[in-house]
Amino acid sequence: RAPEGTIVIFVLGGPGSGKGTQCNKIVEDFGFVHLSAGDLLREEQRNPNSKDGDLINSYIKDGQIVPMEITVKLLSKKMRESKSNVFLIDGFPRKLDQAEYFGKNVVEPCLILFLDCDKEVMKQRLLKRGETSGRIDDNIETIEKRFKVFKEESLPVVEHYEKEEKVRKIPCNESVDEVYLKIRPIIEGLNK
Ligand code: UP5
Ligand code: MG
Repeated sequence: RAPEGTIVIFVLGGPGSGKGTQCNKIVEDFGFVHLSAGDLLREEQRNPNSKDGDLINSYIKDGQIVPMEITVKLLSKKMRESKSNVFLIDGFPRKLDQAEYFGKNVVEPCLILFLDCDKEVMKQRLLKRGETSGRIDDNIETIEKRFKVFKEESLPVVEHYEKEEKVRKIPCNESVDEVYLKIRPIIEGLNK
């Protein structure tokens, strides 16, 4: 388990809702350590010494959820190596069993920021990003699969934490700065 005093905030939301973008803004203002599960998986996929590269590639390309052992291992390693004890974890957990596993074996989150965005808005953002991102999942076919997986497998995670009253839902159709104006006070209020 993570050491006593470790604080974790999960930043969840559909593909293209703005998780990475908003986490970067939180880091600028508050200096937490941002861990994007998707970024860690992509980094591992590019690592020629990793035995999981091909497997990760095939799951991401198909918009499916990578087996959690791999993701939790990458997240835990980064947390151990970090000198900080406050973490923003973006895009994880994506499935109920992942939430339960992480809570039991690493740490329970204190807060869930749920970025709530219309599907059409997310789709346009991802297609636009796909023009330059080089991400193998930023194409219309995989984007549709990611939406389906999000709705069927990941939304129940948010509902689970709603029962624990840990979720702050942020409407995210507006501009980056407008969305952040709604997030900032929530983070500021954490220690009060
Ligand atoms: N943008 C952002 N906010 C905007 C705004 N308010 N107005 C206008 N434009 C805005 O933003 C997406 C794009 O929109 C960017 O171009 C941005 O400039 C613009 P971003 O901040 O990147 O959104 P984000 O929610 O982070 O979108 P992302 O595509 O990263 O979300 P996904 O959840 O789809 O991707 P992730 O990297 O988390 O996962 C990818 C895949 O990895 C998954 O499909 C899955 O196969 C695998 N995965 C796992 O298996 N397990 C995990 O735990 C994590 C990932
Ligand atoms: Mg992201």
